[in-house]
Amino acid sequence: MTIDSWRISRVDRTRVLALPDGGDGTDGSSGAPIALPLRPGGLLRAAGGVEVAPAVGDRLIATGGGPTTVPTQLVLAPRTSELVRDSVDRTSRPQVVAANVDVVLVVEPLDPAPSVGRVERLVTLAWRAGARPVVVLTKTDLVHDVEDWRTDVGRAAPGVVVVALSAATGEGLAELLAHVEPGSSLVVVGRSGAGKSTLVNALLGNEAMATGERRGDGKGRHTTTHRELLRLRLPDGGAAWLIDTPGLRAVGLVANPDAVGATFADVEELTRDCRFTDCAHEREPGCAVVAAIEDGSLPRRRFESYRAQHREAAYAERRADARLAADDGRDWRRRSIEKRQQRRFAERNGG
Ligand SMILES: Nc1nc2c(ncn2[C@@H]2O[C@H](COP(=O)(O)OP(=O)(O)OP(=O)(O)O)[C@@H](O)[C@H]2O)c(=O)[nH]1
Ligand SMILES: [Mg+2]
Ligand SMILES: [Zn+2]
Repeated sequence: MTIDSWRISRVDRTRVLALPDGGDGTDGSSGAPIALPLRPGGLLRAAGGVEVAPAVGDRLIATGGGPTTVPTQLVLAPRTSELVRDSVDRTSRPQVVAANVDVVLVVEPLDPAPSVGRVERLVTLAWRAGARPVVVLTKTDLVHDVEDWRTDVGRAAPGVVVVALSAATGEGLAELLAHVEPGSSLVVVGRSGAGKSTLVNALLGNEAMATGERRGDGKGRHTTTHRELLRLRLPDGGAAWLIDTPGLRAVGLVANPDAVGATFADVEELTRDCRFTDCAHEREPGCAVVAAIEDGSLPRRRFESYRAQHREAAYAERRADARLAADDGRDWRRRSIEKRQQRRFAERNGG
């Protein structure tokens, strides 16, 4: 079997590593991992002749060869989805955490107690990526109120599957695996110490990723420092791809109104019942949101989250627009410098 597709499993400063992809996540038996040096600026050639900063999960395809000839080069395939987070310094562009993922596993520990707000933010991140979120509550072996939390978190993520499990006892692992399609790609996200790498190892059945020690306060210590894609063999045959990531610190949300709307489908539904279409949900008569908060069916906390996420989405869009404008400016400056140089060159050469 000849391999003509690879998935990038790691991105280092000077090169990427990639695993052969047989299509359904399997590699047949002949495929060996490859290493590919990065071009200046940390870029790789992509389909269409452009250069792109590669991300874990990116697909490399062989081009240039005919059916009988050896391919001449590997290029990055266009991405089907992109999980992005805001840059830490809030000045540079959003970072691509993982490319071509179908499912985002939002990992949140039950001990210490889950943060419903964080789950809401990560679920928006997943929708924004063009992927399907699945919430995974970890460490069921440490608490007694698992079902209560499952209900609470489920209300905060309407339409999203919520699985509770323990990587320590194996409880719930099969339930999660039942949601994994052969050939699909999954990425785990969540705070440091949530149990992402422990979960990845439990699913894989080996210690592929180093895991952190438990501290008294349950806080993470940023054990995982790089993103890595691993091959997950499924119990019923076939395989999937699983990406482990470092714990996300509280960073700005890269959201858009559609993604926020998906996370808060219940709230958006309510807003459609307000008497006025431009209702600000404050003191307007006939406001369905205020009524739902008052009768207890919509937690005030959730409404505040909804508002905060919409504000952040608007801010993120304004920033993206500003960045586009700045890029245009740079292009324009570059073009005028080039023109000046061409003119000088022409003058010197008697043109
Ligand atoms: N009791 C119990 N402990 C767990 C479970 N899952 C993870 N832990 C512990 O939680 C701690 C953190 O686990 P990690 O898997 O390293 O967490 P992480 O999310 O990968 O953290 P970062 O790599 O820092 O982002 C470790 O001490 C694990 O042993 C579980 O199901 N039950
Ligand atoms: Mg980890
Ligand atoms: Zn209203």
